[in-house]
Amino acid sequence: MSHDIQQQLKSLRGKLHEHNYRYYVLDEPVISDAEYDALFRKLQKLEIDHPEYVTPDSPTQRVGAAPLKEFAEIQHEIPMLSLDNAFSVEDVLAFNQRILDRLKTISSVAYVCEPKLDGLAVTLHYEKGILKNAATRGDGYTGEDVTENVRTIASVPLHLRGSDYPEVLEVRGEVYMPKKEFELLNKRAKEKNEKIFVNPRNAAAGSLRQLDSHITASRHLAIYCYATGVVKGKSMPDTQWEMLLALKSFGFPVSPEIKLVTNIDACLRYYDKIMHKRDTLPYEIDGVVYKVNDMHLQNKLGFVSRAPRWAVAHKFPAEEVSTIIEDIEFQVGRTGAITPVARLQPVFVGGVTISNATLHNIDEIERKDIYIGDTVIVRRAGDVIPEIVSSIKEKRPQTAKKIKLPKHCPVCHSHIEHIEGEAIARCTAGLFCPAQRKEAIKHFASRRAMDIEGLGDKIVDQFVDEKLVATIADLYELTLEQIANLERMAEKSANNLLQALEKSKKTTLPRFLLALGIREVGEATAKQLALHFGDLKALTAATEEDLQTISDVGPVVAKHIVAFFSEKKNIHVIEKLLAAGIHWEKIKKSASLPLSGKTYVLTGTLQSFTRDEAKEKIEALGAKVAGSVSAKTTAVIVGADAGSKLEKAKSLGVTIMNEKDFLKLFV
Ligand code: 5U1
Repeated sequence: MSHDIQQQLKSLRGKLHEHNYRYYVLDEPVISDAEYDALFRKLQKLEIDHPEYVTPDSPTQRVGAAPLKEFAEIQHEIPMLSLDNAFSVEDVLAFNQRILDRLKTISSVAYVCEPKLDGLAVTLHYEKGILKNAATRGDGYTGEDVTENVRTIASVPLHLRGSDYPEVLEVRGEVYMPKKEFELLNKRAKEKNEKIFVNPRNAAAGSLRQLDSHITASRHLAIYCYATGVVKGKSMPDTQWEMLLALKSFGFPVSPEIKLVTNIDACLRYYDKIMHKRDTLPYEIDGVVYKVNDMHLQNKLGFVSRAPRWAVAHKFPAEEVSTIIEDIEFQVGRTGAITPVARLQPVFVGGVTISNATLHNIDEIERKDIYIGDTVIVRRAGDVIPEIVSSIKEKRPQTAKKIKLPKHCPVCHSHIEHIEGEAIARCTAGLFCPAQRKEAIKHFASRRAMDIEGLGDKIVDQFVDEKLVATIADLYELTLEQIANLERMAEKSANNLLQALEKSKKTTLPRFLLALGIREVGEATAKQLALHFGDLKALTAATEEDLQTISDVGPVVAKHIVAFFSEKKNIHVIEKLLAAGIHWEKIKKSASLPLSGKTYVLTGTLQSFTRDEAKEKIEALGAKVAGSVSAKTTAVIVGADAGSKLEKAKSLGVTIMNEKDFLKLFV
């Protein structure tokens, strides 16, 4: 009897899986929805009668699990990358040319073209063909564990078809909300006076990040897959096209719009075709993606920061609408730069309502011929900051007002300097201007600089407005009473802030240099300065010529650095900071580089760099890169599809580093 039941369950599940596959992957259903529902109910009933035989990958197990308190974190063994954007034909041709230049011997490249869905990226992890977990992209290195939610997506296979799949297989794709579902969801929300989602992408993200997966289940999300992550036990095909076909054969939905083409001109034809089809597609897309088909070439091309050189997203033209400029305000930045910001009549564009747009500088206002009162075209592409494209002169009212750069700073009323030939005008008061002071203190406290937790913008504004803090050094003289007396500041928070200030005193030289806010000195330059000079004293004494021997430092940056340290007031502030107890560990100068004496071995394919790039980076820090593993090897750096070197490292007990650990060497 029990054997009979198990057979029935197996047969019903098999049938439902097959119909799912035909419906979601092949787009060729052979039974009606009613017939599918009847089979589903039959299975449900049998499982209710025999709960001991319910399996986690049964088609009935997609209704949601017990609500979570919070999402756990999942580390991506291979980082989840983003794509560079191309906004014009020229951008696309330049992308292709960069590839040809790098590959040298090849005259044209075959690409796979795919629609770019406006959803959110996820990664699905399968072991022995069973879905084990699923995570969001997060910051590319760590995502949220959304397994229970992803299990409710009908087109995500809970187990894979056939037996040809690798033992461990990570598949990446885009979760999206079909347009119809989105409309239905908002219609219901409106009726119930609930939150309306601005676009299908936000709706998909909001639905996938529900702690109660029953809610996700009710939202009918879908997925298209386009890449693999970790693969173990069997290799995947070595072209993007064959890889997508393999994914399809394992049961993953792959967009039916994908196309293999032989050159970049065909990519552009694909773009036109998909753009014309865009409105008829059942999901939102914001462009198309071109990927080099041959994965050996992909590996040769590698990555720049977090985006592959072998792929690009060719975006559709941004949405444009018109609105009215109600006013222009001039904001003062950390270095005194005066930025005009347009206050707009609120307008809905590209999925959000906007009421401000930066105009960058006064020259741009002149060039675009913009007056207060003008009707202007506003453009917003994807998540890019909105921009004012142009004014419509025919609509200019009699009362329109010409915009002039103010002569005096709107905050401190000091003189504004606009040097001929320079785009940026600046308030000349330096740190005597409260606006610049506030921005300088915010920069000093920021995460990558002194990392003073709890010192938010509003608190800084109050410190400066109440005249408690004039320079960054004054922060370390604040008393508990002064802090606790601020508006809306509880004693506990005041205490926490004092502790955070104390904690920040232990820092590093690169952080301190960044925190000083020297013009044009960002994180990378601060690191190079610290490595080159080793201590602050040597840096303060450096000439422009000395500084220009550093690869990142050109004449302009060198001038800014020398000017900064020639200013008595700045030296006084630095002395006060050091007297307050700010300190750092002695840094090793470039002559004794951070990894000197160490030996690394690379194996497998890294996502962030080609082999050559990785080698260059390691050597730049003073280490050697060896071809084979021995007991003397410091560590083996392991990418995807690692081979015998990994085994050898294990047998010798040599440290094994994954890509994430490797990237930390450069932090
Ligand atoms: N169609 C498609 N969308 N998309 C997004 N392909 C694709 N590839 C991506 C992303 C982020 O990343 C690759 C680098 C795997």
